[in-house]
Amino acid sequence: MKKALITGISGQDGSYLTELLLSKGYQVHGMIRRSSTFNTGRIDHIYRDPHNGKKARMRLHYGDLASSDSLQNMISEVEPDEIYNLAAQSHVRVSFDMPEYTGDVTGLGTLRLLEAVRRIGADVRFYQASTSEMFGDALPPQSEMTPFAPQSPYAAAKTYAHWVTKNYRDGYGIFACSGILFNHESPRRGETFVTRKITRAVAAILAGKQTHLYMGNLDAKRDWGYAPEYVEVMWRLLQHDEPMDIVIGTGESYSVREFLEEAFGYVALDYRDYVKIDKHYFRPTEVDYLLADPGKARTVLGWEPKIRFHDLVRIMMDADLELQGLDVPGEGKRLLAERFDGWHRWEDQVVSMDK
Ligand code: NAP
Ligand code: F7E
Repeated sequence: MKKALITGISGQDGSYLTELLLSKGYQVHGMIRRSSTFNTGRIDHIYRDPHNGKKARMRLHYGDLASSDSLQNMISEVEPDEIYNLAAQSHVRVSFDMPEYTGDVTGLGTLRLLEAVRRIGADVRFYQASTSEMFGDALPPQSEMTPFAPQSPYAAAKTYAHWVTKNYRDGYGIFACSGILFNHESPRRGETFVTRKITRAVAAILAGKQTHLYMGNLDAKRDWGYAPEYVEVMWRLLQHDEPMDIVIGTGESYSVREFLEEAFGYVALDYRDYVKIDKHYFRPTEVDYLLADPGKARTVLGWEPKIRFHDLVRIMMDADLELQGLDVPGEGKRLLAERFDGWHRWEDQVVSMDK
């Protein structure tokens, strides 16, 4: 049985990756942070009490990317075959408020993990969660050949982590890969990222719990894909013969305004009646236009996205309407049933974080 160690297991991607790896027969070990409240809402439906014996193939360990000893102890104890480094302070706007912390966790945290692997001499394949934010204001479309031009403390920290991953691959022969992933969303997306903020708000407005939605820059364009498909690429990347870096995105880009139109339009509302602008949500420096060139993913990994922008909005809308106990148009649910099988089920999609 292969063993995987996931940092950031309680996040959006960590939860999907866990489901995928469990479906492939892996034993999954996840690092979680000690918190005074539960922070495992996205993985509670997978958790099995280890005292119940063989069925518990997911184990959780306390640790933090800010603490080298916790990382070293965990790797020594678990002896993983694969490490997926998904943990990060991942919010771009927040990184302007907490630049030092973001640099420490999102940047140096990756170095701490790689250094633990090197010191222990672990024979392990390593995945780094790199990001399209590293391209910053580089002209679209962006590919593996596009120079980085980070526009936030988050992007600068991720660029450091990206280069240090390459350095440990080149310098120490570690099988270390970076997936340069463009925005990917789902019903499990954190509530303060723009897509989920919008779909939650539409459902809350319909439920009569909210009257307006306050937003920032509506003109920014993003290449939005569906998270479960992206975690599958993480796994595929580590199964390849050679370690490499790869861009993952849909090759289509839409503005925040278009997302609003699509989400409100799905339930026959006009976003202009509800959305107000609040300067608080603007960033000191913005990334205007991200659009992936996923050519390498197509040719080298045979990867093609099944869910595109319009489908994604419907999936997220159905899930948030269901969480509010409202009637669900159901187009998103139908799309998932049509295009996915096996590990990925609608019932597991709608995970409530409101505990
Ligand atoms: P997410 O939902 O924000 O999850 C982040 C995870 O990191 C959570 O499990 C969080 O734990 C954990 N974490 C935060 N600080 C930590 C620390 N100091 N030590 C240990 N764990 C810590 O992010 P995501 O959307 O799943 O993204 C996964 C990774 O891909 C991140 O590195 C992100 O930067 C990167 N990425 C995301 C996208 C995207 O569009 N989603 C695109 C490109 C790259 P808590 O639950 O305790 O907060
Ligand atoms: O913003 C604009 C905002 O916070 C998208 C992270 O997963 O993807 C994510 O970073 C756009 C930006 O994601 C609001 O200014 C307008 O232009 O959803 P977001 P992000 O910054 O693209 C990348 C790939 C990552 O790696 C990150 O970890 O939407 N926007 N109004 C708003 N954004 C937010 N959050 N809230 C607003 O009210």
